[in-house]
Amino acid sequence: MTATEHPPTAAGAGASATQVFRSARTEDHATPAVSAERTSDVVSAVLDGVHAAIRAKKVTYPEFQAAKQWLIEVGEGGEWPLLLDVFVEHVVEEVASEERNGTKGSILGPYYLPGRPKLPSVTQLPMRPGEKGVPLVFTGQVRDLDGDPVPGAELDIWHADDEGYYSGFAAHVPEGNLRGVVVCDGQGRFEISTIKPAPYQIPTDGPTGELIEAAGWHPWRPAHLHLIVRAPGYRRITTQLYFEGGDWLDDDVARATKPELVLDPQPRGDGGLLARYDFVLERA
Ligand code: MBD
Ligand code: FE
Repeated sequence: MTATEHPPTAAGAGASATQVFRSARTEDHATPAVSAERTSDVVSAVLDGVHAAIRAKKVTYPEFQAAKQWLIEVGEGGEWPLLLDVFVEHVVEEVASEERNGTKGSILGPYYLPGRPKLPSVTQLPMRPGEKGVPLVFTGQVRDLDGDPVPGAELDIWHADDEGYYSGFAAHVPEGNLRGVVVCDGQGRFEISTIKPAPYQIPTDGPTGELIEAAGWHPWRPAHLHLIVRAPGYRRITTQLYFEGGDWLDDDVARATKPELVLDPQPRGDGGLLARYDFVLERA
């Protein structure tokens, strides 16, 4: 587990995730036009589930009022993106991935920031001088379902630092830290120098953290790299890569790990790690 100099605080992180969600939804996560029929169908099913839980668990008035109070705090704390991405998004992704081939997807999460600078195929992610953490070289190739290289592929990559903080969502981390859009070479290849991220702890002082604590759950996600891989003429894939043997790999609070998405970095001999992963895109 990480010894954090800056304990995770909900203030800031949650509020900025809400702001980012409002201002910068990505194509895949835009608000669709939904018919009355579909709205009624889905919302009725959700309400049926809530009603069934109340009956099965004999939920009391004090519990109902406590839930109301807590939901108000989720909104006030700006934690709807965090809460929904941690507890719900993995099932949306599971359903979406039923009709997909190629590299497995995973959840986007609340901390994507679009519009990061483009970087060449062999590159280092923007980082502070002396950025803490084990140096990691992440290399591989983007190919299509036939195994042919995909030219012009881009890897939009973002990850937490060695203490589990994301730039843009933690005041002490400089803007753009450990984020970038890597433009692969003509053969779809890339080689990215970065550091190995730490596991991520959901802020314990906000409503999501309070729920986790109250329920006796744990607030951890395994260490991960976030990626959106895209290329003209191909369907983009939003995914995450994890680290073999890492803490919480088999017990992710967000249930977003898949066995196909685990890196097995090897020592490079200079104290750093080398991880290889090839992505497979399907045609649009
Ligand atoms: C994260 O870093 C994350 O990836 C998800 C899905 C939820 C909360 C924090
Ligand atoms: Fe994350």
